[in-house]
Amino acid sequence: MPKAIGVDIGGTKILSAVIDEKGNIVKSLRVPSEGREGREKILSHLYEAIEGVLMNDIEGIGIGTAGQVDPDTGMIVTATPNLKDWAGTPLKDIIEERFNLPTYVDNDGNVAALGEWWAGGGRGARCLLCLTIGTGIGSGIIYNGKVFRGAKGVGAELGHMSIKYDGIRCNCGGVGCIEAYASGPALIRRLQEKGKSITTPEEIQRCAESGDKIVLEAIEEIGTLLGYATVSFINIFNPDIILLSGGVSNLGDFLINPIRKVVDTYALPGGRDVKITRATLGEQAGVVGASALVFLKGAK
Ligand code: BMX
Ligand code: ZN
Repeated sequence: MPKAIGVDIGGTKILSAVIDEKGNIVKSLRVPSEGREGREKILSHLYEAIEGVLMNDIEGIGIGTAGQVDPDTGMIVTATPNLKDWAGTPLKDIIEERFNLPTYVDNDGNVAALGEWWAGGGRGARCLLCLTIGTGIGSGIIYNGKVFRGAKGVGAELGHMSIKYDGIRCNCGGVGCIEAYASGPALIRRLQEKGKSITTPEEIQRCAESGDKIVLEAIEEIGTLLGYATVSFINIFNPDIILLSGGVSNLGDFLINPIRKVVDTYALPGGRDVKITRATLGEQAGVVGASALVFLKGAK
């Protein structure tokens, strides 16, 4: 069966895998990315990640990376300091030259959405949104089987929807972005403001499950803010399904219930029947979607 390599590049780790045409993972690997050490370091880890899974009969390489990517040239257009000096990297050319395999490069949120549509919880959806809530809030939109990217390929950054014009500054330079209020680090900051010093998502999860009032209140607050952003996403896109992935989405109903409540109250009624649920591929959504770029020739 035809196989492709899928790679997911984040600020702290790179996941790579060989995936078959049906979306099954044949072999996988995790290496650090050391994104704050700069381009050369990230590239050397990327080579390690690809070489570590390379085998015969690979049709191509698909890569999802944080940052804004031009999907035609496979060039990184901009990136936050999590991937230092990553902007301006001609990633597609570098990888094609080194491995001599056709290569597709796209944003990490876009490929996670594609993975869920192709082999996960969003199969059969006509309009799918996926929000990856972790270090940042990544996102992807799949419409009629294609990745929606905008005019130059750098759109679909739903995490940078502003919910407050005089709000806090976001990493992107904008003001009041939902990412600045509801990402993993934002949740940890909110807990600190309430006098709780919790640093890992696992600990937050444990506290929520044991009924810790302050933790539940903080989750409800970020869920409510996500709900208002989601109302706008629904009114703009009328998705049939919204999937939540990334570390923070492991909070499950603690997070989804407040989102649902705001949506059921404020979204335009025609779009309220949207399904809002956790992504099913978990951490693997990125590598699976990245390999789908190869099988679907870029999903353009
Ligand atoms: C930021 C932005 C997005 C990315 C999202 C999730 C950069 C480097 N990142 O909003 O492109 O999809 O974070 O990324 O510009 P992660 O770091 O949480 O994986
Ligand atoms: Zn922003």
